[in-house]
Amino acid sequence: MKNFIAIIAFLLFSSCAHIENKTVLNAKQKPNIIFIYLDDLGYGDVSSYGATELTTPNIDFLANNGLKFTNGYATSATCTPSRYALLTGQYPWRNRNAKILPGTAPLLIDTAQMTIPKMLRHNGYQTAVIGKWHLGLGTGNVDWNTHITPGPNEVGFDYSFIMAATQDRVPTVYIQNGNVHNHNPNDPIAIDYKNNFPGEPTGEDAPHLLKMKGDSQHNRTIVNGVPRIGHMKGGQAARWVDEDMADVFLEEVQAYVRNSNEQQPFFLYYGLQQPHVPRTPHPRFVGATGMGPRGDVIAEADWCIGALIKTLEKQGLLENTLIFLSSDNGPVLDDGYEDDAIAKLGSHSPTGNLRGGKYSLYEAGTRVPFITYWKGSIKPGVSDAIISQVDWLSSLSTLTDSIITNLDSENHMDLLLGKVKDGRTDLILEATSRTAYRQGDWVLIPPYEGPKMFLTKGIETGNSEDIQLYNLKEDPSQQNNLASKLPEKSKEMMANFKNIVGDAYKNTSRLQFD
Ligand SMILES: [Ca+2]
Repeated sequence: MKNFIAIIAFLLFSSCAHIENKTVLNAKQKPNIIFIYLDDLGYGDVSSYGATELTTPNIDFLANNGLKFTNGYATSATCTPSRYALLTGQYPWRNRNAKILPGTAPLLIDTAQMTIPKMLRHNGYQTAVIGKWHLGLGTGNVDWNTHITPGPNEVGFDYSFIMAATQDRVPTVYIQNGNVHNHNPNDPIAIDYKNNFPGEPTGEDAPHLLKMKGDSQHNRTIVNGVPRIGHMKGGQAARWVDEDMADVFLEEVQAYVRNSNEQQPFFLYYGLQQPHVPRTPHPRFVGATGMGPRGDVIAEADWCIGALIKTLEKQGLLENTLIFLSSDNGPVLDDGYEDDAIAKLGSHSPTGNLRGGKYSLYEAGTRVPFITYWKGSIKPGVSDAIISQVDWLSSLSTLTDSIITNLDSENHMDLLLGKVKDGRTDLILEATSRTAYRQGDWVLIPPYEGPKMFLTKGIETGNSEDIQLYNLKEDPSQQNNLASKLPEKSKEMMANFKNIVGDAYKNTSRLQFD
């Protein structure tokens, strides 16, 4: 018995020592990891993905010198659910609260939940989020004048510098590690999504103060000449200037990279706000594309990405940094402001040849630019394999020798590094609580009630009273519904789909834009 205990003790000791050794050794070998995550950038908005009417040289640099995925997906056709899945490795339709959140929504990720930054921090990484958050803050009824918690710092990020929700929603302030940046206690911030504060001008009643007109949803408190969703009072010194936002986030990003600890790898989530509305390019990018603000902010975002690449190069970090670039959902033109997005589009197609767009269950809702780049470690190439952002958690777990995984998140690290060709066999796609099923070259959309068009957005929803079945290899634009011609295929895919989502797929909620 004594011997047995001694052996166990020895094994425990030696395995602990082994783990410690390994962690110390690997901490220096592990690459830095950066997510460059754009907001509403379409599959066709990037020149290396086929755009000809605008150029994105810096995104192209990553695509052409890294791995460009042509079947890379966000999990969802809207912001919040995609961001939730990206960080947690869990399909968002498993969490009924994972939908577009108002600016005052509580934190969507449970602080007990596993996330990529938590996992990486446990494995020796410094972690930071800079840019758009839109995953809720606090526990409800946030007081913006005190320390706001829980937030990004409670789900794995050592450092955070964020906008709370979206650029079109109040509060229009930056939040640094849970505190409103430039907050003045003598000018307290109040937020109300239902009722206005007496005497505060809105887009509706003071149109002469506007430099950009909003629709009936985007016509409340005016900040910097732009009417927003929701009402805000106070915090004048803390309010952002939209035209400076790209530079503000970029400077934060560059400072973070420059000041990163040489002994520790870092994980940086850089959430760019472009080309989400309101599209407010810095004056030096106005007219850059001839496509109006939507094209110009894409040029601005691309420039920011180039500046980040240069900073990494200057710091000597490019060979030791794995970069992921993608978008949280597909494109939309008219999304609440009069900014000539349609009038000045010309022959540009933000969706490429894909059907639908943001909010849609068709391909353009979720299939997005998707690039991995790691100088010297990833050989340039193009992959047609199916891969989703939900897979980043388990893949990075493998890369960093972690044991963390999630049912929904598949390990495809070798694919992401270009070492193997195969990706997912199947994937659940989601758009505004409705789900569809991709398997191989096929996609099946179950019947859904509701309108076929989001009329105000000019985008097809994907709803139909009939089952829809498309072969994406032969019919990438989803023009030929083969469901009635191939009933056996439809039946088989419907069964596989239900095996994953169960009957829950029928519990859809109507899309609300507020
Ligand atoms: Ca988005």
